[in-house]
Amino acid sequence: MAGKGIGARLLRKEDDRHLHGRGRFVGDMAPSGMKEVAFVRSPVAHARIRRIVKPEGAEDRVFTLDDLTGVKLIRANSKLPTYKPSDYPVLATGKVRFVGEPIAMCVGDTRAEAEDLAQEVVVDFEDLPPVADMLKAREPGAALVHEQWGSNIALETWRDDDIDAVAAKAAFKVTQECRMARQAMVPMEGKGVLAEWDERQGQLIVHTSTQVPHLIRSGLAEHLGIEERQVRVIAPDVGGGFGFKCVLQPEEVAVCWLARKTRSPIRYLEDRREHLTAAANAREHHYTVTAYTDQRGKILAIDAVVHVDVGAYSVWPFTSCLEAAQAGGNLPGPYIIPTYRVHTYTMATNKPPLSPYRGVARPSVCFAMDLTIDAIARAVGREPYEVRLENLVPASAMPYTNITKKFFDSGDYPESLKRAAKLIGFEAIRERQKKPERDGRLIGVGFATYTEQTAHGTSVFSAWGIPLVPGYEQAMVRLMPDGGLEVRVGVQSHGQGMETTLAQIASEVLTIDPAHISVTHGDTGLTPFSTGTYASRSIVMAGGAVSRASKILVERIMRIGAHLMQVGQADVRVADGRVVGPKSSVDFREIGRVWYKNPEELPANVDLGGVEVTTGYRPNPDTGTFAYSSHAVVVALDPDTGVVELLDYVVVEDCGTMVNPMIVDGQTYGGVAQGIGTALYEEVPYDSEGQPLASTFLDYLLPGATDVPSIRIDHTVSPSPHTEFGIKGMGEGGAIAPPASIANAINDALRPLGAEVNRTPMTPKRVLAAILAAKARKSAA
Ligand code: MCN
Ligand code: SMO
Repeated sequence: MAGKGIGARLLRKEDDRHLHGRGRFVGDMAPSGMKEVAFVRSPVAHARIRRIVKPEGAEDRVFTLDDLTGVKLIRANSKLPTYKPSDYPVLATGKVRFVGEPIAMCVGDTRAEAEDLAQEVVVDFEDLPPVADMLKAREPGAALVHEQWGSNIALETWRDDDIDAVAAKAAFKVTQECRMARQAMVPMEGKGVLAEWDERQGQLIVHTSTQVPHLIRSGLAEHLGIEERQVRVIAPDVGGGFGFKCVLQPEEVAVCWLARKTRSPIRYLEDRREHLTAAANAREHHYTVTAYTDQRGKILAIDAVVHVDVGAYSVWPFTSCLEAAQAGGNLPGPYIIPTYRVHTYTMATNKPPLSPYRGVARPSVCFAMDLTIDAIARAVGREPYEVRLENLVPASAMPYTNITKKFFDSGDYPESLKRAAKLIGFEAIRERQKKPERDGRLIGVGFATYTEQTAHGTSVFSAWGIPLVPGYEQAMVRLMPDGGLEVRVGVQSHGQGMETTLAQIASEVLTIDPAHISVTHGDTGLTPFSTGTYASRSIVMAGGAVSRASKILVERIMRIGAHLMQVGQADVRVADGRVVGPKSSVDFREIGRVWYKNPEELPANVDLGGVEVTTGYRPNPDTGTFAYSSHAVVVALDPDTGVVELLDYVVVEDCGTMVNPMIVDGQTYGGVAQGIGTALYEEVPYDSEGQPLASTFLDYLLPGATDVPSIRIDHTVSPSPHTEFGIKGMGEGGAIAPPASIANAINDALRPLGAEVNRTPMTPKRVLAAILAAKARKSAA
């Protein structure tokens, strides 16, 4: 279909229902007889449970772990040798390990009734000292989250290059410390699950707000102790996931157990308070990075220590290893690092389990590495922009295998940075900074460049030791009797727009108008197995599978078409949904009619697979394709209040061939907005007792429309040599660079005052504290 395949800025098909309020989420579903649950949650971070007392007469409406017969503890296994598994009980048993941990499940006709019941449950605790900070968690004598471990270290990884030899000849040694706060993901829709027992199928039908329906099916079957065929998981419309919805939630298991036991529909809808405090925590990394450089700031070696606070338990199936594995492996970023030493400590604390969140560890590593680049620039007395250029992998070195064996498949990183500098008007800003601003504010400009490994496949995930490793991604394409097309995929679009972009890929090959292509996803009963949508893998993997399946289908269609026109197959092609021969053409509608309704007209040697194809795809190599971007930002900072305003934001983005450039831009806007949240606003702070201090949107700040400048996006296009059509993933990228670029801009603005910030969120209070500390240092000197 000319103009509607790959590269078209097609309006998103799914937006029609969403913009008209006709989406269908778990919260919109209420089958008759449905009951709702509320959870009794721990008010303390660390305690032994002495006794749980159910309200009198409500014993059959309140459930503790002892009642959940057959339910297994959630154990996310890893093959990594130093990994310590944590048994994550669906409802707390013996001990509670974080504020918000579910202890008992209460059921009522309405959520309000269930909540009232939950209020009446009495839990008798014996307080234990909590571990609330990941660095203190390593100190001798710290309380233990899991006594049997003997320490709070859940995983330790290291790589030990010989730094000393390099250090001896380095001109500069620069140490940068930084910390990224614990955050919540805050999709518009929180977690929701509705489970019903289907007597006819003997099946649990689970509508759940998830990114990974097939994984959740496996998880539910495993933890409920039933067969996988007895579970059908359907993800209806999902209002954002951002990583939170790619792990099995204990509430999901509990609700399914109850639905199976009572044979009535049971629903759980997470509220905001639960979301912020009990489940959806993310980020929280601490870095100490020491760089050794030559006179010009070229990096000779990096020596880093990384701490990740993963909270009390390891999430299933991605485990608590993912953050540290990504942090250690991705810290070098787009830069050439000849010698690299890194030690990562994954720390258990009395806080909610850490889930993957858009970018996983990469916003933190970009923060650490790009702050280090700027620190190097200050030390050697050069422009950060130039030091960045000095260290980026040049285009002439592509493809490039970096020190941690990341295989950068294509791209021109320096060109990306140069474009960002040009677009932001770098020279002009340096000129502007020479004169004081009329309003007394300080102007700063900052950059960050990152690589985003996307669609990393079997070899990468299996090296990270997780129990469920992605393999071949499959897709089904089916020509309908009327010439339309059905596409079925196991990935799960929850805001990314894949109902549109996967249709565009099928259209590119088959020439059917996307208006006549429907994409079915997120239903284990209807779609091929898939590990789902995460790691910006879907368009490369599922898109690749749709492309391969469509290519097989188009051959079969052409064969039937050629037969109908009585010409050779070599003499036909497809265009606009027709098989076109030398003198005539046949509509795909005719092909559909003949296959389904008039098989007597088919050629004798027709492929009995018919006009329906399921096939698999995996790029080779499957180590992931590397998208990359440079971000540049201008800030104005009020030195009296510490308030930072973003004046301008530029993104130069490269995800290879774009399927739908408008959607790529949309993904970038959304990602950058979230990155701005990480940089300036968002934090779930914990006090020393492990109490969350932000439990509503009054104290958990999100960027609003007026806090996000109108982001200017530019693209370079470096197709991947290893994927269908040269497509790279990009769904996480926007969120990776803003903390680093904004911190660098703030520090650029603060330079005349001798102040620096190095932890997120960079709130007015923190910026002001940095200014006051610098003033105190000056007056002391
Ligand atoms: N795309 C494209 N051309 C490319 C690359 C991507 O047109 N070269 C389009 C794709 O067709 C798709 C979208 O951009 O419509 C994102 O594609 P991809 O990079 O493959 O990412 P996934 O579809 O696998 O989505 C996962 C990714 C992740 S890991 C997080 S986290 C995240 C993100 O997507 N969560 C999101 N973006 C999100 N967007 C929304 N609205 N909601 C979320 O929860
Ligand atoms: S955090 Mo995205 O779901 O990989």
